[in-house]
Amino acid sequence: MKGQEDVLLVVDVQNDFMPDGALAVPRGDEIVPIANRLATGFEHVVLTQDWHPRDHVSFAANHDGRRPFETIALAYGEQVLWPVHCVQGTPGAAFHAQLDAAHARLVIRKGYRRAIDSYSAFVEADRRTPTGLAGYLREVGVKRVWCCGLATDYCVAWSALDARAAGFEVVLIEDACRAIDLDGSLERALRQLSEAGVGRMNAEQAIALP
Ligand code: VGL
Ligand code: ZN
Repeated sequence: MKGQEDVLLVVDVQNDFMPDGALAVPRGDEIVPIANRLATGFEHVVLTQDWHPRDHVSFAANHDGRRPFETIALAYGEQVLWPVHCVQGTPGAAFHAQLDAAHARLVIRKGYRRAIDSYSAFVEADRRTPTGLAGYLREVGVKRVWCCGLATDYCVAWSALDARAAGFEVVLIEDACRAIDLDGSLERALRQLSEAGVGRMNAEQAIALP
């Protein structure tokens, strides 16, 4: 059982990222039992929840003439335009009904500011607004962040990279993630993770480590 120096970060296991959801991640549902099994090996579990207002800047529907998966330039940089997803309080924003992590200590909601997206659980897409997660983890003595969830190439990768940048050891649990893979985004994300020193393991290896 991993104790106070470790945290399992379960990213965005929400209905809208499931195969029949608004922003479907292919085979995203397959990770639910793996995340559940992982969670039994960690005293400390933190969940993230993508949590947008309906008028959010990341939704193609809020930009005249734009379609999902196009990109636009915003003040803070390039933004992919997504289908409307994870609107605050809707069933699509709820956690998958079979996600079983009742002992999770914290749910970090992100992307709730209309004008700023947030793939990362640590720093919003303007790259300057912190969510508070790094401070929380430091204050409770966490040293190692184990990442799983959806989607590998967006919210999981950005969270893992920011966890490294915040000074934590980071491990990506590969079989407990699924990707969107838009224009080579998965390969790019995996390269960045390696360069940043993020480790990779599968769930059984992660559980077997003391
Ligand atoms: C995500 C795109 C938009 C994710 C969230 O959870 O990876 N991707 N919002
Ligand atoms: Zn989102």
